[in-house]
Amino acid sequence: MSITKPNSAVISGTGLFTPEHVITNEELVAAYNAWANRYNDAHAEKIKKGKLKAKPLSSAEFIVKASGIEQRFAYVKDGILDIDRMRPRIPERSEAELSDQAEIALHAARDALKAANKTPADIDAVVVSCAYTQRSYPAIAIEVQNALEIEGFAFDMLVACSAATFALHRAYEMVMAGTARCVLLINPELTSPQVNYQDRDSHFIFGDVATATIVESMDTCTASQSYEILSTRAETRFSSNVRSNMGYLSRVNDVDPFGEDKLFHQNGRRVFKEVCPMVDRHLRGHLQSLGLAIKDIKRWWLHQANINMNQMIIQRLFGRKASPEEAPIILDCYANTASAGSIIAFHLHQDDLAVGDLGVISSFGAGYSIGSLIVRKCR
Ligand code: CO8
Repeated sequence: MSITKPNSAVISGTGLFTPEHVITNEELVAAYNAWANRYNDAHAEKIKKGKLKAKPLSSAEFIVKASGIEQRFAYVKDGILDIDRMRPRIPERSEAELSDQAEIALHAARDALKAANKTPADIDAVVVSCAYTQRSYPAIAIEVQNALEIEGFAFDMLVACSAATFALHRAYEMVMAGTARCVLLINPELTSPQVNYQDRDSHFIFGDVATATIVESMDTCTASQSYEILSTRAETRFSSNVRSNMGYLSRVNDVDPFGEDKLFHQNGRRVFKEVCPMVDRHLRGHLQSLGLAIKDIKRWWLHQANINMNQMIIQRLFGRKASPEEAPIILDCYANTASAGSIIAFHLHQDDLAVGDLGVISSFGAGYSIGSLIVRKCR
């Protein structure tokens, strides 16, 4: 492979796979409340004596007010609303079959390849980047590479909510360094298996989805729409306020591998308070490094964890509310999809931009991790 170093790297296509199953807040709350009522009835005596805490009830109104989420998509709905189970029923596949995550990754990848006017033969590297992979090895990315018959190399990376932006940074660097001409990034966010549907505070937060992005040299781009990556910035700070202890040591720790702490859990209030100012500082600093002002940015494709968080960040940046055109929201329909949120927003809300318009793609969440890219529409 002979590669000449390009002057610019572009995002030349994105793809989106939306699972067919929808779970509304009402359905989710009805199942949770039925489970909680049954628990409280079964433990009434102990709860009365103060030996056990009653399970509090959830409400659809609270969910919309506190998060902006109205529904979420599920890769497998079966089992989630069953109060004897409260988790999706996803049958194990044999080693000869395509894994679940590779399957949803492939749907998004094919969509992105089409948008970028590329075939698998054009791709030099595949990166699967998300909050969880369903196994450690072989990498899901290599399975996807194999399924698409792509030459070159592939690897998985995990950065929770910033997995998509951090992978875009790596793709940008590969293309600019000349180590790959064209990179396929995929974010198969299969979140539902890690949601504690018996936890009132977090049962509503997540949805399943897969997104994909093609990053390539500007010289090779033939897509009808593309965005030059002008700059990337990443920042991390350790915090256990968003955490899952699921891991390969559970077996030797001799603990319940399915315990509550092995699922997603958070101190949502603390996250909100600590992350919003970090994002504000991060984005201002990033724009300043290019001599840009807030008003120069036409569109903000922000991470989609919580409507109030996005509104708070926008208020800090703009000193006012943003219109849906300035900072589109997709979490009402998709919920929090870990790293995929800003990419869904970018995928669905970009056609109206004009050549030369500037935009920011940004993620923020567990780690803590914050990632951003400043892009300019070039086609
Ligand atoms: N129904 C009714 N009432 C409720 C419910 C409910 N479902 N849940 C909580 N309440 C109650 C609380 O008990 C509380 O009652 P009281 O005042 O009597 O104590 C009251 O409502 C208010 O509760 P909160 O203070 O918790 O409510 P908030 O307004 O803070 O909203 C949120 C809660 C929505 C969690 C909010 O704090 C938030 O979104 N914070 C930001 C969190 C965030 O962005 N986290 C990042 C998570 S994503 C991430 O990092 C990726 C991880 C990897 C992916 C994982 C995939 C599974």
